[in-house]
Amino acid sequence: VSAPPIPETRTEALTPIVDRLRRARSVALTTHVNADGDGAGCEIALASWLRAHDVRATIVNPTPFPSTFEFLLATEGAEDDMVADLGAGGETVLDTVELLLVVDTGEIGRIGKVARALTRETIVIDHHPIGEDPIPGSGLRDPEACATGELIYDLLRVWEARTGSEGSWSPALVDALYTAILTDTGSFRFSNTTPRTHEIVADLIGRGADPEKLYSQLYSVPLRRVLLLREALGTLEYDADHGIAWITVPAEALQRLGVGTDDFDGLIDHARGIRGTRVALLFRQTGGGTKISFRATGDIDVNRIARMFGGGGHVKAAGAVVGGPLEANRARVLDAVRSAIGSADRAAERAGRTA
Ligand SMILES: [Mn+2]
Repeated sequence: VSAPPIPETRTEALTPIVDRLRRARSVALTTHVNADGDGAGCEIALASWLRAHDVRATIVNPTPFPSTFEFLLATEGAEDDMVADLGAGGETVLDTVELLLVVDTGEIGRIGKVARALTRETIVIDHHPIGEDPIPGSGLRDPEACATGELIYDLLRVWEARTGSEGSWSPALVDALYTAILTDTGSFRFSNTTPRTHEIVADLIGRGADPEKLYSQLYSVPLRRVLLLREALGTLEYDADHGIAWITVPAEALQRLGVGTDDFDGLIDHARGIRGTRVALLFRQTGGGTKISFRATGDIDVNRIARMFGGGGHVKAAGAVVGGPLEANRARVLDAVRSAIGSADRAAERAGRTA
């Protein structure tokens, strides 16, 4: 398998980052709260690579490392001490490290208590559109990338080109980058999936990633998650006039089923997957208020809607947390979604008339 070429502009942006990392003695890696496969995968890939190239790299996340991706830490090329949680050595790392590298988010509000390390030299590598509260420092923010994992893959290739020698593609690294891209593209089904996505993944398989093994490790689920799904689907509602599907997780179900934050991953896709759905929503009450997840298929920009409620994310996947009771918040959000769909339809109609 031949490795795909790196776009010129990306090589230009990554070269100074590679040169800086090669000079670093210690690097702390972090990502957004509740790390997903892309954030956690990029961290493990980078930690494995940097350590193999004599840079002391440690992962310090604002929230505990997700159990779904812990198998990557047990893969050859990863090490147990790669992760230092806050409250268990993480603060010391942040206070003494030379460089902070933030992946899969570029917003201060998304890195929680890790923001204390922003006094250090900081580099951001991310594929989200730039938000209102950007992390200062240098880096690469490229929304064209299907996942931050794509940018990390490019970074490693640029590193090899700079040194003129092959780098250390450990099993942990290859599996972690495959995981990053697999999860952020919805297993290669979302619109961010490109020919280049498949070219990179082909290269990773050539380097030892095992799709069947990784798929089963990532998508086999604990029983509690299926029980949560059963409860959640019992609350499914659908507005056929607007194409809105929403799920409300009963607050008491959380304790009863013993589910954690990870267990909500993918729940909303059951609403999104209903034919005719333009916006899918998931509502759940947390200590901090009502947590709302937004997903869109087609032309609705849910990032804009989430921002009206103090949140944000991508055009097709966003989130927000709103204080106050769930029922009232749900009514306000549904109103906002209906009105966004209404304006999109009126705009499309006007465009059709003038065409
Ligand atoms: Mn991502």
